[in-house]
Amino acid sequence: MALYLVTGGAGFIGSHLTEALVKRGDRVRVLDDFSSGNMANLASLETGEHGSGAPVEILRGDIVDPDLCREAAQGVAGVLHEAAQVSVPRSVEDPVRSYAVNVTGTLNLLEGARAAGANRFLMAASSAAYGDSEELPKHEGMVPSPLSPYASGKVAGEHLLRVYASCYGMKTVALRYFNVFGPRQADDSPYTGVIAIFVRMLLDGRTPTIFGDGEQTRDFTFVDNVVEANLRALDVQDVEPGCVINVGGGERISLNDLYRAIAKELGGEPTPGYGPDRAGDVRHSLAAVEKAGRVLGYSPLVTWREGLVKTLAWY
Ligand code: UD2
Repeated sequence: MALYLVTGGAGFIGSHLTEALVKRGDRVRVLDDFSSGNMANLASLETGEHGSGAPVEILRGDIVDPDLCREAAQGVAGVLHEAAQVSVPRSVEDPVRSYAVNVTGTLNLLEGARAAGANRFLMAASSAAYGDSEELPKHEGMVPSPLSPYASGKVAGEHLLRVYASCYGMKTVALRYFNVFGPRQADDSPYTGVIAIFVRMLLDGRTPTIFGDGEQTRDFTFVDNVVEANLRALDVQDVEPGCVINVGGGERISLNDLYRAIAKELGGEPTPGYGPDRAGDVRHSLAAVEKAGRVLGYSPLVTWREGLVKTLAWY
């Protein structure tokens, strides 16, 4: 049994990780500023304030605060860093805040982990690192080509992990998530993932908008696959310094097909609206998952279609 720090642990992905760690017998300290996280996401778990000794301790605050990050990392065996400003368009609107959270916040946590002697550091990196490169599937050997402040901040975070591995011997793994979706993804913000947006709008009888022609593609990855990859990355012995690994479903779907699938599952075929292309968007995205298989023994557990059914069942 070990204590892990999960940043963003009250959020969508972080709460699933917290739940999985508790389920396997570990304890978790959650650091969250509750800007998008929610205690309801941790409702199935026994929680208490920081220092209470509960299986899940809650520490409230912003990772931009270095002292808080230091406090958060004390006594932990490892860090699963999920807290982020996750929206591509929001980063285009406010790059300074995006870098503050995603870059300075990551640095603060690495420093906290270093001071605490925590040797394992996992970070939610992003497939956005690949930008619009023509080559598919996108593999870890490709040179990053970020198109948005969000993407470049995530790549900067990966470099910080690499440096903490090479300078301080920390075992770091940057997991490049590909379009994660599933239960508990916020659906009340225009900045959330497209599946959550489409489902909420269709349930409310509103007409979703597809940005562009809808022929852009994404590798929509069900959250259980992300949990699986993280648990494996936490325990794997041999990681190269600065290890970067894709976490995807290995299948790509166009927005038009995604829309049709959701509408059909919900029992109708309402026509979507179409709007202009969105700034900072990449055209196609598909994960090569061979490295995840080789290094972590990972393969996707749940397809996007199965994941969609599970997600809709949650509503
Ligand atoms: C997602 C993640 C981001 C990053 C990236 C990696 C979210 C919120 N963002 O960005 O963190 O990891 O994946 O590739 O999870 N769209 C519409 N209509 C809408 C909303 C979106 O057509 O109402 C389109 C959008 O233009 C894009 C696609 O859906 O082509 C996916 O958009 P997204 O915001 O869900 O995800 P993305 O790929 O920008």
